[in-house]
Amino acid sequence: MSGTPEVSADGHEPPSFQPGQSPAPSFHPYHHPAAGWGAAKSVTRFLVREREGIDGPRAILKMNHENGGFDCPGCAWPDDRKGLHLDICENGIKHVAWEMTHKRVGPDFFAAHTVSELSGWSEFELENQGRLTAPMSYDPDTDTYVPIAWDAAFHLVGMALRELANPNQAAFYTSGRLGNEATFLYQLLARELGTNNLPDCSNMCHEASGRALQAALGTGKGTVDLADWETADALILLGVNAASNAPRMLTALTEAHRRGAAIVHINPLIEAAARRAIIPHDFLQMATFHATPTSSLNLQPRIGGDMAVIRGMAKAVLERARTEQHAIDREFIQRHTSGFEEYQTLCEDTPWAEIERGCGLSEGEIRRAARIYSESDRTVISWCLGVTQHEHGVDTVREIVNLLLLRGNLGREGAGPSPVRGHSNVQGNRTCGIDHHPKPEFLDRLARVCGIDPPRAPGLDTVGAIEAMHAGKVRVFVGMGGNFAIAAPDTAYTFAALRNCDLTVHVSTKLNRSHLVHGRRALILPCLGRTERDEQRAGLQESSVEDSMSMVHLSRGMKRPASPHLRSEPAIIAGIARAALPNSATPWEKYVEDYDLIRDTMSEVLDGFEDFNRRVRLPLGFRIRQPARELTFHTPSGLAEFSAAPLPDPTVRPGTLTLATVRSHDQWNTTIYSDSDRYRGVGNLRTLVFLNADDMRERGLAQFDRVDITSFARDGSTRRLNGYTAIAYDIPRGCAVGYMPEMNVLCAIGDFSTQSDQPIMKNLTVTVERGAD
Ligand SMILES: Nc1nc2c(c(=O)[nH]1)N[C@H]1C(S)=C(S)[C@@H](COP(=O)(O)OP(=O)(O)OC[C@H]3O[C@@H](n4cnc5c(=O)[nH]c(N)nc54)[C@H](O)[C@@H]3O)O[C@H]1N2
Ligand SMILES: Nc1nc2c(c(=O)[nH]1)N[C@H]1C(S)=C(S)[C@@H](COP(=O)(O)OP(=O)(O)OC[C@H]3O[C@@H](n4cnc5c(=O)[nH]c(N)nc54)[C@H](O)[C@@H]3O)O[C@H]1N2
Ligand SMILES: [Mo]
Repeated sequence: MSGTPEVSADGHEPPSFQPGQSPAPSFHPYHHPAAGWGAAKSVTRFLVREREGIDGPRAILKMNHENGGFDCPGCAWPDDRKGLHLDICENGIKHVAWEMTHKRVGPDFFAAHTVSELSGWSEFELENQGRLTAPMSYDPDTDTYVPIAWDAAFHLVGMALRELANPNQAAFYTSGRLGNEATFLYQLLARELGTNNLPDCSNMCHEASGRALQAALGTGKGTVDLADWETADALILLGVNAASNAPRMLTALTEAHRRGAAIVHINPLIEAAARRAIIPHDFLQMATFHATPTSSLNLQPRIGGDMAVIRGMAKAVLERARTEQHAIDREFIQRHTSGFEEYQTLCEDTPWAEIERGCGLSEGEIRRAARIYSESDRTVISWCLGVTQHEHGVDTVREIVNLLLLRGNLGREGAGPSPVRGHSNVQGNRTCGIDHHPKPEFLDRLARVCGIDPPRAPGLDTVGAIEAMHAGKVRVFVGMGGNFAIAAPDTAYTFAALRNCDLTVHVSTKLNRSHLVHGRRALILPCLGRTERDEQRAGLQESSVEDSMSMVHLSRGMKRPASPHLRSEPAIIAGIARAALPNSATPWEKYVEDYDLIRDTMSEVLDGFEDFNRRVRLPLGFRIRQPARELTFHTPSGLAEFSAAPLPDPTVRPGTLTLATVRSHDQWNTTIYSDSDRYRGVGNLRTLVFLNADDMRERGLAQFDRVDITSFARDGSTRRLNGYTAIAYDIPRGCAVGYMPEMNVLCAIGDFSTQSDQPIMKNLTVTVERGAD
């Protein structure tokens, strides 16, 4: 038996992340520019703590190089493609250093600590032990992980998969870091076995964007590239904390400001990127402390109010079009779109009062944003989780597309929709087949080229897989990277689901919670990180990745692997495949010897990957064809489609607040680097909730008061977090913000969007009350 999780749904108080040294929490609003010296200082402190004095900086200079470097394993923001060789950021550096640490978690460590004991450790402590070095298997008699040979581990997984009554009793999760070649093999393994159960982190992230863009434009991706960001007259950003989560966007924002482009931020919080920044690699700016503004207008709607804001902007643009011929692009609308009249009528019929009520902004504020949009010839609209993790995520992204279509902001330079993807290869995962609901054309090609008979029925996504594990319908869970146990919603429910499995398998670089919340049998399979040399029979191998803007390029690790026992992700997948499918005609072993052979197969299966091996070796890689960019729309009408959805009802249950769960500056999803959140002015505190000062006053709360948070699910159930700290913050009334993954305790498993099936992690209904001191 593994021990009780320290994260429980009721009465849980997460521990301090660095026990033994618990400095007093602090809060001082941040007034400095984003990036610059603050970032440099933070990086230095981090590298010193991680003892990465020499290797860190040396590796970092290799990152994002056009030839021979490795792709930053951090976010999916594209690399600077104009020969700038130092396109790096504070968080990318931390991310790389975290992977390259000298610390190791080997068999001795596991022998010395039972799983029950480790269950009491914090996320920080677990990951901070260093890199995993050898395959480990759970031994229930001693409640420890013990070493297991690779072949025995593969045999164990293979047998468990072969013993299943049907292949849909297995689920194969992907976290968005997996390279394209491994991704292709992984989905092939699942489909050759006979299941489309391929949940991925995208189900919690940009599923809404994919579905909306597919419906509106016939492509699941954004249409813009970095050159468009560099030529836009206006950039409109919704629901992204760029300075922390896509810091290299700061370069694009500062450059935009310098050339006179307008920048509008729509976010309940005024985040650091919405003020001013020092470009991370602009040494003159750093030396002179000179910062560039990165915002022309900040709008702070209520949480979940974005669709109303965009509707208001469209309404104002359409009003203007009554008297100004060119306020909308009539020719574009006529030639390339369908559904305009209905949308126009809908905008005209939506009263300003409803729009104001829907977002909490005034008509005047929305008109200011609309004026900026109307006066810009080329506009890029970009968004991230603040838009997607909502019930109306799909409708909202479609509303964004509607607004772009009105002025023909599509298929030309400097214009278009630009979702900011999360993990460095989350977009590539989907492109290469991680999709629980694959298109028939893709399956047809897979069947023809790979000689398999893939299942046609849709599989399970993240929430579906958790429910199926809970119900005993999925018995084997394989996690290819990530930290499923705490990244997923409803921590207690997800823990119970994982524990209900016959076998849980995690392919990981570092120890994390998901290894401790395991099935009856459990394996930890340690893999190479992206920074490490991947030697196979045919020599040093490279893997490809796709960034947020559809650029595919090679990534080559250069560090000596953390342990000689590590295997590459393709090798681990092939090992499992051979054990699970002994008679498979797929050349698994050959694929692993030489990834060029995987790419040859991929080039035949995947649209846009023709001549993959040659094109991926071009100095900058290649861009996947984007039909919508060429104004070719694979939609039912063959045109870009306007949508005409009603605005969400903004009514909230009396006495409740709407809570959004977000990342701090010093974390990578479930990986916590420190308890501080520099740009929001927070020191040494993660168990906090940001509230409007009036909402605090109304509840009789003072700064730093202890509070308990209760969430109310749609099915009437409640979940609770005790011992949080209230912080008065510049946030609209009725809104609350706190950190993931701790707050996943509050997200009910059933509360996912009916439009995207995404958990509504930015839209929880909660009460916040004074807690016991
Ligand atoms: N350093 C670092 N980089 C990362 C990550 C990380 O954890 N650390 N994670 C990666 C991943 S997987 C992803 S998906 C991305 C996530 O990148 P973000 O989407 O920036 O992630 P969050 O921290 O969840 O922040 C969401 C933002 O939305 C705002 N917001 C909340 N509710 C609303 C709303 O209703 N409307 C609007 N307009 N805004 C709202 C919040 O104030 C916050 O600024 O970042 C990636 N990059
Ligand atoms: N409440 C709430 N919950 C959320 C969100 C939210 O905004 N609010 N955001 C959601 C989003 S957008 C996402 S993407 C998910 C993130 O969910 P995941 O992707 O599942 O989680 P990560 O924290 O990114 O995973 C970290 C782990 O990945 C492993 N790892 C690191 N590098 C590698 C590698 O190269 N290979 C392999 N195999 N493993 C590696 C390490 O063991 C590390 O512990 O969380 C989601 N959960
Ligand atoms: Mo994500």
